[in-house]
Amino acid sequence: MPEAPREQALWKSLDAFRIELPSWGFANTGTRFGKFIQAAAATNTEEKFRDAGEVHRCTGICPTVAVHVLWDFPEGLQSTDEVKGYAAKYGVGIGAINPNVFQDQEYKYGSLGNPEPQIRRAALQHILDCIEIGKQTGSRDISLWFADGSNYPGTANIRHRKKWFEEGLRESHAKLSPTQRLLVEYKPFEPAFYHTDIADWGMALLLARAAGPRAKVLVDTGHHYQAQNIEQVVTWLLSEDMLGGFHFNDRRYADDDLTLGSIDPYQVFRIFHEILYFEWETGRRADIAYMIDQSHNLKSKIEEMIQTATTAQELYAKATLVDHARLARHQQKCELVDAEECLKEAFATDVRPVIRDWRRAKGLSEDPLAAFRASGYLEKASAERGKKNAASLASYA
Ligand code: AFD
Ligand code: MN
Ligand code: MN
Repeated sequence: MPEAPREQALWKSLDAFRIELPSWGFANTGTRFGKFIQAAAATNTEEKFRDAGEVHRCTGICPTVAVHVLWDFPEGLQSTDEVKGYAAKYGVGIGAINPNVFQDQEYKYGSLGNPEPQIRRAALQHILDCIEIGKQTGSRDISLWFADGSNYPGTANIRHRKKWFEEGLRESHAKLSPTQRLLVEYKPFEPAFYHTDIADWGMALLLARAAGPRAKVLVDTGHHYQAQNIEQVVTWLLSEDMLGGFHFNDRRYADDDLTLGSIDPYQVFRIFHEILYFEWETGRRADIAYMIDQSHNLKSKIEEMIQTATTAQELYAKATLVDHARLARHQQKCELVDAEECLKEAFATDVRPVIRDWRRAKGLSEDPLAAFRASGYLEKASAERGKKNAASLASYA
């Protein structure tokens, strides 16, 4: 542990910062324009957990894996023990449960927002099954994202759909265990291009409030209109005790799911700063789940997960260096340049030497990416999975 108080604070933040991995980020996925197969990509749930375990072994900060029920639990509830076995085998835990009510044919006109009651009931049943799976895996969060919406003006009764969402989320919330949470994610558009039923943080907030006291809002950094001030949304949700978690990625134009910090690292820093400033000012810890929501088509999947996790760690560490007391004084006196300099000074600080010391003290390699590349893991996975991944391309066409 370092001597200087600032570095001690830094060290403590490194001890605390964890970020969850998405199981779907390790399998071959693509865009609607195509899929570029990676020979080493995971081809089943066990390999996803093995790859996630490798990212955690190298970084030390990714102890849990978010799962997508339709893709990771082929037999639904019956797959729970098997998936729990994979998590234990590879040294990680099962994190957020992600229901999937957006890809089955029946959801063509929506899930909880579908005009057909029996389709709404089917979507609700899937969410309730996911809540049960979460109880068996010990997962606190059920992370809900809906593709529901419409593509053309006049084709949907938006008011009715809002009501159906309130009903479905309220019934879901009623089945949570006393420690579970519903995280309601919003997204302005895609795949719906005229209206999305849960399009912004205000709609998600109102629906979460209607659902019940353990429903919170989930902020996906890629789910905002251009130039939207995300850290302002974060600050409002924090002050309402309604911020449940994040899906981190970066974006240039829309929900591009690029690598966190690759386009606008200062924005991620400002988000972390507002959370830490809230904690300093209130003396309360913000109970927020951090997760990576990326599934790269071009970068090597495990490498970009390591890159993403260590970039998030670095930006969080920088944010802990903001002198909150000094900032509060400058804000109070409207000393604008001095207030801004509190942030810029922290953002400009090179925290990598302390992070390297921290890694060494934890028995980790100073350079997780180099450690992964030296391990031969990628070559081994490519040899084992190459044929199966190549064959999957045929089925994708
Ligand atoms: C897509 C959606 C949303 C969701 C994720 C996992 O845009 O971000 O959280 O898939 O289901 O990225
Ligand atoms: Mn997301
Ligand atoms: Mn998304």
